Amino acid sequence: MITLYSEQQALHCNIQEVLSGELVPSFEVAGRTEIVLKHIMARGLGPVIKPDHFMIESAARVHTREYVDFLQVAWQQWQETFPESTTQAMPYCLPVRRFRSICPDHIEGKLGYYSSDLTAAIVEGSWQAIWASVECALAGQQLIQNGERSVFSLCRPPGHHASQDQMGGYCYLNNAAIAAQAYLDNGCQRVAILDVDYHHGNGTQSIFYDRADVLFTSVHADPSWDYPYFLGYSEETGEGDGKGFNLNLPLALNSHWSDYEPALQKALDKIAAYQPDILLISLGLDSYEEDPISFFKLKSDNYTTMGRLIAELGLPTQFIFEGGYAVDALGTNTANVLEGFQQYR
Ligand code: OKP
Ligand code: ZN
Repeated sequence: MITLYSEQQALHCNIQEVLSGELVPSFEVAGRTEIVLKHIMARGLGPVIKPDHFMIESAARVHTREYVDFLQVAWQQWQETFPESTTQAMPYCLPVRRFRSICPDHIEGKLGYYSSDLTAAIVEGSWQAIWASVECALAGQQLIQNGERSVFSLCRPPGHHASQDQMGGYCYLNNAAIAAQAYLDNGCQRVAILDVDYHHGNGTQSIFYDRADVLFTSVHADPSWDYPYFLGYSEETGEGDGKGFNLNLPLALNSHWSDYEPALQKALDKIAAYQPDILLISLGLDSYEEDPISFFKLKSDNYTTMGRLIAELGLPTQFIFEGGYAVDALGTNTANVLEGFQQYR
């Protein structure tokens, strides 16, 4: 299986986030994808390729043009406004219920307008990394549409919490959604997305919520008890043309593989019935028992089984990297999914 990876993705670094009232180093670090890359090469899973360049237009198919343009200039505007700030651009004031959703002129107002939370700060190299991450997704999509049966887009920063015009949850542009749209724009009729990240893919769901050409399925922590809190409940089944094309399978905190597997199988059955041309996996590994910010109890071996169950669908499959913060085990667990998938094929 070919892996798509770009070193540019490491330029998004030294980010801090609020944890229990303190500013601490973000859990989403460049070392995450570096250790995954190391394990992929050590296990001989296949070639690693740097993606070609892609045009901004493909991102603007699922995001607003204004939002994509803003991301490119946010750091520069921040520096012009706060020349003494050497750390990161982040909002503190968000548009909420009963207030107006208007885009202000001041950079801190704009950051708030384009954010769903305070965990997606921007530094000097962020845009280069964000775009390189999208390019890993689009290069993978091209390989699949040129006949490859499976690819792994080792994207960073992740994407599944990014909506049409909001960043949040360490995400800026939605790599999986951009790839899904690119498949459709290049002749596919139906794309299925399976999101196995511990956190609900609220951005991806909201982008495709009223559409039947993208099926979104997700197994994740009950949003009543963990991030992203405001979306991801089982009663969200889609709207308009998209009614019936959204499947949320929330699980209680502390769920083990014995709870996880039946939910995963439900998602896989739904996907099989949909008969998609392509399967996209939002591959988060934060369901692991030792993840520092998550509360499921999956073990390293379970990821091999997960890969096999996905392979049993027999579909052209693109894996897109999302979360996973137990850095020491992240290489092993990611490679286990890919190897479990490949061994079955
Ligand atoms: C991104 B992805 C830590 C709070 C962290 C943000 C989680 C973002 C997860 N106490 N909240 O889905 O892995
Ligand atoms: Zn996650």
